[in-house]
Amino acid sequence: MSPAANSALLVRHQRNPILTVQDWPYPVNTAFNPGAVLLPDGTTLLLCRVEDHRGHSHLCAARSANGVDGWAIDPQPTLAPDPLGHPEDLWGIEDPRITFVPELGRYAVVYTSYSESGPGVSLALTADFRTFERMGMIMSPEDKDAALFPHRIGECWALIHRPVSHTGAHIWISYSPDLRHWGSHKMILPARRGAWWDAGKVGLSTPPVETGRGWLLFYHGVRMTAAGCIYRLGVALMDLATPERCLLRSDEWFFGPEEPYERHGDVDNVVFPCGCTVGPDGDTLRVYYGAADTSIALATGSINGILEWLDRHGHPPADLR
Ligand code: BMA
Repeated sequence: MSPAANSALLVRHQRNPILTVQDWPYPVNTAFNPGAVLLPDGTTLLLCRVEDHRGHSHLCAARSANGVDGWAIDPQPTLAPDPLGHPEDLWGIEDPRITFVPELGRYAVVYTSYSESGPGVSLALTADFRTFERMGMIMSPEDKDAALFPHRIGECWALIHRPVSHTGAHIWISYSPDLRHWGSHKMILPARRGAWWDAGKVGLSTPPVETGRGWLLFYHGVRMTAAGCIYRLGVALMDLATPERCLLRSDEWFFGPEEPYERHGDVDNVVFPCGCTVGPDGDTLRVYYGAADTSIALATGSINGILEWLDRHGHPPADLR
């Protein structure tokens, strides 16, 4: 299949990149990898990873009525690292994924805390993106690329995350009765090996998207080349009742760095979505992604279109080694 045909699954917005440091109300180095959520009044909120001129990141909210422009950006960090209260935040906080949790009536923000021992997964709860209840680190280093499911699976909360082990960086699921104590860890989506585009390292992109056919799990695959890494996007379909069961996994990536703002930046050749919104039609998917670790871009697709593509280009996982 030609790259153009795959790329058509997600169509880049003509105003990309939609947010850059030029838009920021205070001096920063880069703004990228935002979590995204549609608020009840229809406002799109992006919780952006913002890197300061020390190289440390914090999170900053940007709100827009149409999700494309007219962003109102908080005049100061919305969620800043708190190395005194939370030593795990020593070198900053990064890459938030947001899930609205009806049972709690709050949003769960799951992000990377860059601790002295490496990156781990932290959780904070908020109703308004102004005040946060920080629950601290819930997955110890090295672990990142995590998001909470919006409701319990059976009795337990479920978290997707990406610990690193001696066999590589694979996607896992873990369960908890109380959001604090986590167990029943299982690897659910391994990185492939050899020449595959997602060999060696994969990680969750956006929080899982619930559909009638299962959970769409967008993930990034990393290709390590002599010229550096290439971050591209693939997709898997996980069973609705048992999300640790992979039903289909794409054999090809369907979105990768092509445009100059994705090809070149602080880190070349990176598209890195952490958030998406689903429109009122239940089908229109807006994916917000970091481009080259430098700016924020938007691409739009159809959930049904992606499912159809996965039917044609996906396989049960056992066929993919
Ligand atoms: C990953 C994360 C992302 C970043 C990507 C490319 O490991 O740190 O935040 O966008 O690398 O640099």
